[in-house]
Amino acid sequence: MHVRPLLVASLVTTVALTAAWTDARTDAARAQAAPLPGRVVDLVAGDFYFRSPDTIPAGLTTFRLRVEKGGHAAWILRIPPGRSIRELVAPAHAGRPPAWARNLGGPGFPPAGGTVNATMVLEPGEYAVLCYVAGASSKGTPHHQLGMFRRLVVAPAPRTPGALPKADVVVTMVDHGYRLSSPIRPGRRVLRIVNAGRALHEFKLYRLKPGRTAQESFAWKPESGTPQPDVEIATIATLSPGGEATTTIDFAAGEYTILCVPQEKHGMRHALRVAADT
Ligand SMILES: [Cu+2]
Repeated sequence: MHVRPLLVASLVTTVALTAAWTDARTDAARAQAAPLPGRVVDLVAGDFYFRSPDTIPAGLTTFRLRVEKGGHAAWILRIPPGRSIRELVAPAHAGRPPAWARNLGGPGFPPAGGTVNATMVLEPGEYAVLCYVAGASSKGTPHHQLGMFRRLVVAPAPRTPGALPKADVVVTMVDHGYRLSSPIRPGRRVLRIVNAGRALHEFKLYRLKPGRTAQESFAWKPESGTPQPDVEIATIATLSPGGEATTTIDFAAGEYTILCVPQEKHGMRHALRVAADT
């Protein structure tokens, strides 16, 4: 009887693996069902438009971005009194937010079929949602000049709720690198992204495909025609010096890379392992 013990052993293994897999799936589903901080405001982007509400109440707000087509990010800018969104999208300010508008960052480049989010406390006032991305699909023209901008009024609220959620991990962006306050563990994690440098910096997170390396992720270019070694997870749109943003990400165990496209020439990239809980 050689068969039976083997069969039993393989059955036990299968049951154990299935149980672990089901737990992981249940955890992921629970994490995704858990609410994001504050009031959730959905933004939808495509080539080349945004759909967003005209008015939202002040307070703790999570902007959640979904992209229907193309690669886009939603910068949230505060427009000071005496300025207008027309000035903001004038050709003089094509490439980056002007110094007079407060750049709060924002969510960008969600994974295929998914969303990406950024949480902030909004005071009453006038804001804009803009996309500064410029690439091959727009022949180098910043997307806001093709219509990707929306005015957003933040109205006074009777009770202005909220403080930012406590961060599990603070990611400090310096000239030119990333420093993490602690390792990232699997599960839903709140990250505070802080620009402590003197340049514009971006947080762009990828998960490596199995068997691929961080070096391959750093070196890959879309125009190479080779399969992408990683998948897009989340981006926080370029933050000005002193700026910070908060984002909630569901992490699976695995290998990740972080990139800053504007400062890639200075080697601003980081390899990251999210170790499975033991
Ligand atoms: Cu865009």
